[in-house]
Amino acid sequence: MKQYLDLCTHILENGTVKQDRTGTGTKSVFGYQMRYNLQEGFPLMTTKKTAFRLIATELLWFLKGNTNIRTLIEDRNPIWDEWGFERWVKSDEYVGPDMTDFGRRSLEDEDFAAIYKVEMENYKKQIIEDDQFAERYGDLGPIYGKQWRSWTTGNEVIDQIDALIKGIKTNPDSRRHIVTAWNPSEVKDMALPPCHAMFQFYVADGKLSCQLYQRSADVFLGVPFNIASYALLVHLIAEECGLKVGEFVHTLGDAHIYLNHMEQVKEQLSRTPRELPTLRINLQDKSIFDLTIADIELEGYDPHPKIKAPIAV
Ligand code: DHF
Ligand code: TMP
Repeated sequence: MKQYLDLCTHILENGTVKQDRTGTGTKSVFGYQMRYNLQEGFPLMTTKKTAFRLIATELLWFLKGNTNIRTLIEDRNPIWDEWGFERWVKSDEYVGPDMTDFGRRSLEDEDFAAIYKVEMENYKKQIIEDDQFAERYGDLGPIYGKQWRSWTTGNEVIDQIDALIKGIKTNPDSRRHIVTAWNPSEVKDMALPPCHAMFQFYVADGKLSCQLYQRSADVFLGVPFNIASYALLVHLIAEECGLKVGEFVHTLGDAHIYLNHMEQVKEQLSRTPRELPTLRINLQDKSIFDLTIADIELEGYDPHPKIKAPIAV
């Protein structure tokens, strides 16, 4: 995890403070690269407890082509709640208390935070109980799952993950093993334009590697999830293609630490990394599209305690 801690130090020492879309403010650098050798263990943060279950259920959700948070809520995965909720409270049908800037206001105003909490619980309850409501307000638009599995142009539907797997199996040396979630014609319809926007696979010496271009990187909250998610993806595709795992190369565009995460980052930097856990996948004769969380297991994860931080919406 030294690589990740070095990134944090690099931003603290060299970053520029600037404003951002969420009104929180960040310290950032532009352009940075990390490399994780997946043979050395599974790259999940050991300097803070990180919820692997949430990472894995989100990736399986992407791989199934799903873009509706109902499935995530059923899996007790809350990481996309705010972006579904935002669509609901901005819609014409919403008539409850004013939820403008709910993310920022719930941090600044305790009374508002209580009202927001109730609205959010009601929203999630309705997503689970009401099919029509879930269809309209649980969908995040054509985000990752849609672009990965059914990118649509005219009357053509492209399954980029299926093509990726076939390509790796039939022509491993190809330099065209690419998947892109950045679909310029559909970005405007997405709850959040893709942060992990494009990735490429590479095969050499029987090992599968992957490089990701991430245009925008919330270094304290998002990046630990992104590293583990893509490491898991490499393991899954490698398993499917009969290859060993190689490296995950993580290339960042705007790499930022939110100004309200500074203390948390310093706390994390004061901790000593521990041994990385090991991943076990039970693929048997399933395809990676049919996997469930029960088929994925992490062994020997012994992290330092969790460090809480508010997410910028
Ligand atoms: N917006 C922002 N500003 N940053 C993000 O990282 C981000 N990520 C999104 C959607 N929008 C985003 C999707 N991924 C958390 C982590 C990843 C994620 C969304 C949320 C998160 O809140 N993690 C916390 C709590 C997890 C838990 O409940 O254990 C963490 O401490 O890791
Ligand atoms: P932006 O669209 O204005 O760049 O805001 C997106 C924020 O979410 C930004 O802080 C980056 C963060 N993010 C990640 O770091 N990783 C992710 O996987 C996602 C979805 C978002």
